[in-house]
Amino acid sequence: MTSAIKGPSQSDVQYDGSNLRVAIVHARWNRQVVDALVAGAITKLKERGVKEHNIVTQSVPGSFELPFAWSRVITGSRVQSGASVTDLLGGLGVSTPNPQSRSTTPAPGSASTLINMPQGPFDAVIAIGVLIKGSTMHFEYICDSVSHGLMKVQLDTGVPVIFGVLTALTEDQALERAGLGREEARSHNHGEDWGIAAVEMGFQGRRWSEGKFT
Ligand code: DLZ
Repeated sequence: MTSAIKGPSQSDVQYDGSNLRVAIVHARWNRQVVDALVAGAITKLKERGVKEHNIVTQSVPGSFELPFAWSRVITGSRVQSGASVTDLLGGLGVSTPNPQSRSTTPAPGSASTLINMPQGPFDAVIAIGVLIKGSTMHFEYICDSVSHGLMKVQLDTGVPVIFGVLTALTEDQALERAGLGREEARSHNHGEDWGIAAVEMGFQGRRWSEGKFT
């Protein structure tokens, strides 16, 4: 039996993610598969040193929405990094709370959440979606526009985008690629590869933009 030649080969270097900030934007269609892929990506990001508070996860209804969300998340992280907490709070029309009066878990988007929010532009974004072919042409149109949209965002913003969109012809194909395949079809979770790729591209992207090539 010949050994498999497909799939990513490991880099000689293990890149350090400890100074990186990474966003994951995922679709909610085909949620079981999406959740496994997101979990795989997060596991590898953490293994490579990305700190939990530097991993930001956002969701959108379906894969078609990924390029727009991605573009806004990247722009937003730049605005965030250039703004002080007071700017952010002022922009939202809220006043700074007295820290002593802070109660338990802050509501998302509340003033105290913003104060605790890590800031800085994202070094990489992973877009995760699962498209499964149906009986109409919907699949083809979405696959085409999402892949072109994501490439455009990547080149327009200069922030590496990891293409975590599965375009499967069957449910089984999707499950297998998320490590959820049935018995002998159980395979590798591609989300893990995307986590590793995000660290490499985030790390290298920063170095390349500083003119460092060794
Ligand atoms: C409409 C649709 C269909 C048919 N299939 C999928 C799919 O397999 N995976 C996915 O992520 N999203 C799907 N969607 C939803 C679209 O991506 C989009 O959310 C809607 O058309 C609204 O713009």
